Amino acid sequence: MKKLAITLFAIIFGMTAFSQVNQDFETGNRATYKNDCWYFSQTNVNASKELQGKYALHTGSLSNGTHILISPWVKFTTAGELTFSTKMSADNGSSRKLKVYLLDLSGKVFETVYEYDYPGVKTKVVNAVISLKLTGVYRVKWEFTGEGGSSKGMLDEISIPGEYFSDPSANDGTGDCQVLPIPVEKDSDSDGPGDNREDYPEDETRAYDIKYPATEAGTLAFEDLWPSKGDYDFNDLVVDYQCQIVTDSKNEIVEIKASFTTRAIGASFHNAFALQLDNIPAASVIRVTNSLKNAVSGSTFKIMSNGVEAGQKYATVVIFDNAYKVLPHAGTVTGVNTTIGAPYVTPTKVDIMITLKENGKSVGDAIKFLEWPIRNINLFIVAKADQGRGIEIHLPDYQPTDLADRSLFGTGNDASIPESSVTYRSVDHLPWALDLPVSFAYPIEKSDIVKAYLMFGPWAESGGQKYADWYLDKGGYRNSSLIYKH
Ligand SMILES: [Ca+2]
Ligand SMILES: [Ca+2]
Ligand SMILES: [Ca+2]
Ligand SMILES: [Ca+2]
Repeated sequence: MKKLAITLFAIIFGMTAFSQVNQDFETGNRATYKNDCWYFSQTNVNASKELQGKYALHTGSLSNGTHILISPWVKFTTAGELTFSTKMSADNGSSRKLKVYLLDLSGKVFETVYEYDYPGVKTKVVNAVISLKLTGVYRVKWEFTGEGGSSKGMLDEISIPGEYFSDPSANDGTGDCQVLPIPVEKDSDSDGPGDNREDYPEDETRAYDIKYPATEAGTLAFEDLWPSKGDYDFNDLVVDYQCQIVTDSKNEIVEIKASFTTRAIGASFHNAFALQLDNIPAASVIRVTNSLKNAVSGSTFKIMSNGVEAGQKYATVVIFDNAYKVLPHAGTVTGVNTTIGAPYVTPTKVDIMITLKENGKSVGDAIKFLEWPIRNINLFIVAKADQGRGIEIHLPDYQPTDLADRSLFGTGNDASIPESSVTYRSVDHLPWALDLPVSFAYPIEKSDIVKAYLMFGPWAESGGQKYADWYLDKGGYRNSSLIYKH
């Protein structure tokens, strides 16, 4: 899916798989680099006063004039880092400066990305790291200037975050090569990304969809007796879910959508289900749309006119205030769809949409997708919501909202350290909520998950290192008689 999904993939997995244009000057021969479309003016490749390896770029004496290196054309498609090392050959001269520019297709300065005044000790090595978020084709220009003295500028270990996009066959020998042909993309809505590179080619206010889980619905499963461990059957609320973030061509979040299919309630409590958009101010939400009529009633939750909960710094959305509203009780046993043989109730789906930008405008600062990971969607239940607002149960290591009763932390089996990154875990690191990337086959009523899923215990005890696939139907992984079916 589209460029942004690739970026997202890289963010999640910490990858640096993107192409880079690198230059370490180690052939020692300027002519080879000119043939490769590097442009030199008052600069050369030289072995003395080494910087990294044997060779580096050297300017002439910086007592006057400008001394230049320009990279080949580079196609930028995503965020990345431009890096290089520099220093002066000797500690003299009244002034020594370096400016780094991006040049556009007409050769003009598009942006100044770096400026450096070499300080008192000019021979100290500087490792520059410049974050770029660009799409398009540019050259990078290093420009050294100075006054007085005879010292020379040095440059080495260049890495440019993009794809080599010059045509060395169209080279007049100076390094000023032609750019490769840039395909003209049809952009029907004129929002920047071409029709083939976006999900909303006819809508200038939207561009990309990012889904989590990416391909199919996952499951959230909750144990509702926190801070006590309870029977640990992990079926007190079982919800299949998929979240979707819609961004525009500026990678700003337009809306957050989510679908929740409640499959089981193995509980007698009236538990509510909600989410917080961590770090997104409550006032930034334009509107919340909920497909469930009467999703919130009674006095526990106070909802503001924009649809988020009152009294919260960050946007909190109540999906339903009582799970029995979406999965009605249909028998004499405890709960719904957790006892084999009891009447089965068909799950119902609730769709939520949270609008953050409308007609291209946000309320307050727009939320940049690249700075707001999807894991900031903080899903939780409020246990016994008909009796009060305070008992929140989140996924492990998520923060409670402002309205959670913090006096419960550290009581019962809970070993949370609020405000730290360790929350909703027992002393044995056991969680009260699970987030699984598949539709989970949950245990029957009162069956400890450790007995139903034989690798769950080893998984939890190893801190998630072993048996990360404990929930799959592999040989020796399950006791099927303890897993619900209908
Ligand atoms: Ca477009
Ligand atoms: Ca569009
Ligand atoms: Ca339970
Ligand atoms: Ca249960």
